[in-house]
Amino acid sequence: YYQCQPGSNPPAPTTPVPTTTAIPTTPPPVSTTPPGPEPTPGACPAVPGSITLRANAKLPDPFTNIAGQRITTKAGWQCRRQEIFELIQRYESGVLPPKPSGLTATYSGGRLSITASEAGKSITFTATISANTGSGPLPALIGIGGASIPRPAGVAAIAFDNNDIAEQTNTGSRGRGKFYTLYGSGHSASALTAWAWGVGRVIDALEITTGHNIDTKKLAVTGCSRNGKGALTVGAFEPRIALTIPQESGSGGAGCWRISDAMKKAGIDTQTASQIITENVWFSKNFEPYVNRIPDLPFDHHLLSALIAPRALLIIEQGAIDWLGHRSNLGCQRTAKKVWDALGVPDNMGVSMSPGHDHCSFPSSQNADVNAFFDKFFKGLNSNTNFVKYDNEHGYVESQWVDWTTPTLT
Ligand code: MCU
Repeated sequence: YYQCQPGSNPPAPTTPVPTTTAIPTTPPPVSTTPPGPEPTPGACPAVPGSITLRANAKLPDPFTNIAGQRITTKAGWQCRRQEIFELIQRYESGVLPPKPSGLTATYSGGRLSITASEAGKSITFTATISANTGSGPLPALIGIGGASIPRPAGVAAIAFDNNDIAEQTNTGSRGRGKFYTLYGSGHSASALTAWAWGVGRVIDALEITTGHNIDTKKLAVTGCSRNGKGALTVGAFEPRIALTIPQESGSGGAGCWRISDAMKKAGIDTQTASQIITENVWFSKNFEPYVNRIPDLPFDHHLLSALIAPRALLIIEQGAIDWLGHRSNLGCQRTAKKVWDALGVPDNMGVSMSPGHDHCSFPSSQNADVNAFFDKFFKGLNSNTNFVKYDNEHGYVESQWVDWTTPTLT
């Protein structure tokens, strides 16, 4: 498989690829009322400390909780969301710590400096802000390790140095980076979780400083490949992110572990859970006992994406690199979209899969899809954001993966 090194992007595909076609998803429900507010603490049943895992070869039903109850209301979804978040932390990503007890920040000349402290330990890290002049406050695009999607005019850039917070060189990076200086090298959080924590602190810092000209209600996050896995996790774990745009995140991001395993079994060289833990520290040590028994997991990545609902999510993928898991990405995210449908906000989730190109080199054929999301969510303009666009089916057959129906939550 290919490595993510400068100059070693996979070659462009030689076989001709079909033209991208827009396939309409289920017709949008009439109401676009967003779901109700977050439940008050204690209003949701606690997730039992020990649960019985039941093997499920299909993508687990978003609308049935682990107690076996079917979700019928938007308030019920908020509790189910909390449950899924807890399960993902427990079995895959490790624990996301809350805001630390000490947090101070300064902003000057494009540099946001943050000091976080807890239990007598303290770290300082920075985020770099640019394109933040002009009449504001402005929306901003946070780039996990930088951004490689086009940033529309009037949108500022925030560069988040994720490797400084949690390293990702190889499996030897476990417990390394400033997050682990603060919380200890044995903390369960994966690198992706540590980055989500770090972005949370960047937002805390924006909230308590002035002069940066950023509207903290209009924050988007992106990143490509490994950093796309990060962007998806940041959006899923941090509710102050309004728009999440992971780019070519592949297996471990937009892909579902179950579908990636099936692809591999069918002879396609796709990254799987059992491989990914041998490459890097994107997932918690807690995940390791499950990588060879994926059907036992009470979630898959359609439910990681679903943590973002009803907030906006645009999945950017491509169809020509087997390793990324095209079938898995398409099937997984098309399934995730059903949660936005159920909540009555189908416009808030889109999937854009282009034909092949160099990894992380954004093709102009997807410009309009990115612009549509910024237009609708940050510029108050009308645009179509309710789409699943893809080059071809990549062998995805929904009946093999989905054995539940999508309710209209009331
Ligand atoms: C698609 O993201 C990763 C992939 O999971 C790794 O196996 C590979 O080594 O690197 C990809 C990447 O981050 O490319 C920049």
